[in-house]
Amino acid sequence: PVRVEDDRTGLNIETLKRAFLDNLFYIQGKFPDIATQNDYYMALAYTVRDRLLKRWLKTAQTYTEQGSRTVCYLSAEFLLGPHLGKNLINLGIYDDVQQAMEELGLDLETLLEQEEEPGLGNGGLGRLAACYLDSMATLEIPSIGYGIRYEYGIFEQDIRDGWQIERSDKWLRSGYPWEVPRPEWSVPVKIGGHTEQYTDERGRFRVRWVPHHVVMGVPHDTPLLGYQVNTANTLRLWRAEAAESFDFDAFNSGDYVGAVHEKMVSENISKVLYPNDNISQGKELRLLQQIFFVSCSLQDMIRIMEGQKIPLEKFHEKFVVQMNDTHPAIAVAELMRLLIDDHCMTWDQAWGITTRTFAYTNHTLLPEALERWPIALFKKLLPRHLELIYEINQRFLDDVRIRYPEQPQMLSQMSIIDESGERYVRMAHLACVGSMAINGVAALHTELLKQGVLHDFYEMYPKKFNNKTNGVTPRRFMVLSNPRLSRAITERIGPNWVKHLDELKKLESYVDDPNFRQEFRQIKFDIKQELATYIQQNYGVAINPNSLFDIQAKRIHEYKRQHLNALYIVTLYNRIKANPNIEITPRTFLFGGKAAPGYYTAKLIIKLINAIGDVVNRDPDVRDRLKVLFLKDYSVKFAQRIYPAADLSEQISTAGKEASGTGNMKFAMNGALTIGTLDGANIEIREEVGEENFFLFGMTADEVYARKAQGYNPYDYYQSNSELKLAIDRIASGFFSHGDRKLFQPLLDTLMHRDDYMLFADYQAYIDCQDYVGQVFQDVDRWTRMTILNVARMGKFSSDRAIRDYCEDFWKISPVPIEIEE
Ligand code: 26Q
Repeated sequence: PVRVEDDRTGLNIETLKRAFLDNLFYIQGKFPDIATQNDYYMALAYTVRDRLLKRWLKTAQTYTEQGSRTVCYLSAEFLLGPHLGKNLINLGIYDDVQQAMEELGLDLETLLEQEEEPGLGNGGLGRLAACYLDSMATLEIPSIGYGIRYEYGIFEQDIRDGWQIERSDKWLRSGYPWEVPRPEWSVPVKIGGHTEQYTDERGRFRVRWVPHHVVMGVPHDTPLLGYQVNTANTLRLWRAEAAESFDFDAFNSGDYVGAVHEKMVSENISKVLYPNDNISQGKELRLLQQIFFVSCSLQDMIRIMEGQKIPLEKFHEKFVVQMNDTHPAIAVAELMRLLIDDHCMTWDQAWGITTRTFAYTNHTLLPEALERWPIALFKKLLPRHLELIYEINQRFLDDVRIRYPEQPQMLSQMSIIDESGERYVRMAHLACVGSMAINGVAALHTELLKQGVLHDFYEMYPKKFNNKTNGVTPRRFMVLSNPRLSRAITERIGPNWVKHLDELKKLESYVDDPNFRQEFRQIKFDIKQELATYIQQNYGVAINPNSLFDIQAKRIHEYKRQHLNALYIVTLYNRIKANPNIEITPRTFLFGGKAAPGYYTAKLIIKLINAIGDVVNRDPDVRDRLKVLFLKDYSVKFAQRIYPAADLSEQISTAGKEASGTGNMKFAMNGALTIGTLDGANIEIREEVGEENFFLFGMTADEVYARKAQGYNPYDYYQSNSELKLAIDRIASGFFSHGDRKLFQPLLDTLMHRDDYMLFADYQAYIDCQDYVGQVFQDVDRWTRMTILNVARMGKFSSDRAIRDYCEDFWKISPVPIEIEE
């Protein structure tokens, strides 16, 4: 082979070193003496990217030649995390590259640290999309992820004086080596204006949409390589750009500055990720983002079909389109528009295709997260879509009328248009009507959907409903993030578990093996010690690696109840103050997570945690038995360090509120035990690991509803529970706020008088359960046994299992292996 060829594909250590130095010189324009760590990171990233490319192109070529059926995963968020380490793992060259770098006097860990992750998501939903893309590539399933290339991802979080401060996330600042822009496949997206009816040359009734303006979507592609396969699928993210010819020539000639202003407005569409998690904000720009990426993606699919000479009538045979929540649900109307207005199909033909194409995943039961758009806004931005939605709705309501002739209230309940007050488009209803399949993300969640929010749709279309419990990728969240644990596992049961996570079961036979137990404990201890060092260096707080590491890391939300955790900390502190010699298990409470910038109560919870930490961490009476830290700027990168260091995973949402949770899975896979409610996937985790290996507390979802129905009065709990009263009073007294009694009053007032998330009702059960956790932790043998069994029984929660289920149940897609001749 030619020398250049070899440098870009070869995997042996000498070649890797040569290629790396070559990229340092020719891409970064540096020689080693003056190169920064970032230059070295970039050189390595390009070296890895070169090795992805032949697999990526071969994958694309194979799919094109075979005209493979393809999953299109539509998501407003993809929270990928850093690429470099994952690609090294998936290429199977992590250790060799580590050695190559070492031989060049560099440290791979340091280089991996350089990578700025694309934070193009808020939390669970965006991260789930990323795990699913990893599993689809690993399972050799043809797929395209479609989304938005936000210029600013999720904000960077800083803590000042205990408060969250947001800074904009300039993630593209130092260059991003993992994408390839494809301007030649740009597509126009129409916005605003009005519609006109006309009769075409063949005498057919048609509608023409005359937009107010047009925005271009420019695709930026990232290859996503699977684990130990040649498949590299594509993540295609759209960046908004002004349609030059449109603004400059046709309309605004003369008004140059006005035209540039237009350009700016167009480019705003992909400027920033909305930082809300589980709260919908009915903002114009957000609706524009949705139609923008959905229209680009559907047009792209049509272009792909045309390229492969597949007739458009077969759209639903070529593609299945999975909608990640309702954020892309406008796709139902957009596909109808493309098929009818642009491709001349009849209504029935277009509807037949549409309803065989889409599937919808629901991720929440929280009413504030259900998307509805004011009709007026819809009409202004998407006049043609509104007409189509009216038509879809009318035909749908005809079916409802036939189905429920005696129940006229069903019409208003099920209508895609909410007409109870100001009129809205209900996106979940549109998604349900337009999809062949509807799923929740954990067994309980799917049941609650069927009983609650989507009950009427379940009655009408029972066969569409279906559960798909979430999963997470063991490549990133075990192999990459916890190499020592992974090696210890592989030494015992071989390497197959990485692709077949059920094989972790084989670890059960080592649960009494003193050797394995010792190693398991040692690994956890060493990782805790490393985190302790990091915390000492970055926060100046000394923590004891022998203490119980009790971690709650997730978005800050009242329903997730970080403040219940805080109440336990205050309770422990009160016990120590009352009796300084009390025996308690030493604990380190760690928190991480961002609050939506406009969510005042969530921000106050962050302040509370920091305020408690400030007092507890320096009170000599505590004698280092308690430490409380809020770790700033929680991200995928940081999550990978946190999971392996945890002893206890806090999954304490009010039952019925957390659709699934996925952090719960990542902690447990890394040998943490869970303290949790019967909510989301916790229920299934407990079922798998065994109830004796899970710390359960609190009301069930049914009990929550029943208690609410009875009339819940949190104040009664406050008055009758002395420890609870003491904890609340201590906070109210200003003890943690330099005497300021007002600071936490808004939070305490809601708790005492409303307590929507029922912290007080669950308080005692939580306290008791936490005390019990502390006791069990003292019994090292028992604890170790429990943690090993947790790891061994987590097989179900691989995203590979989830993707296989999606494939079999409604995607109807099978693997397409990619052959590369060496
Ligand atoms: C909607 C409209 C306008 C602006 C923002 C939004 C928006 C953005 C993000 C609404 C919701 C989200 C994110 C929701 C989310 O992350 N849900 C989580 O999904 C996980 C994966 O299924 C579950 O494990 C979690 O339980 C669920 O909370």
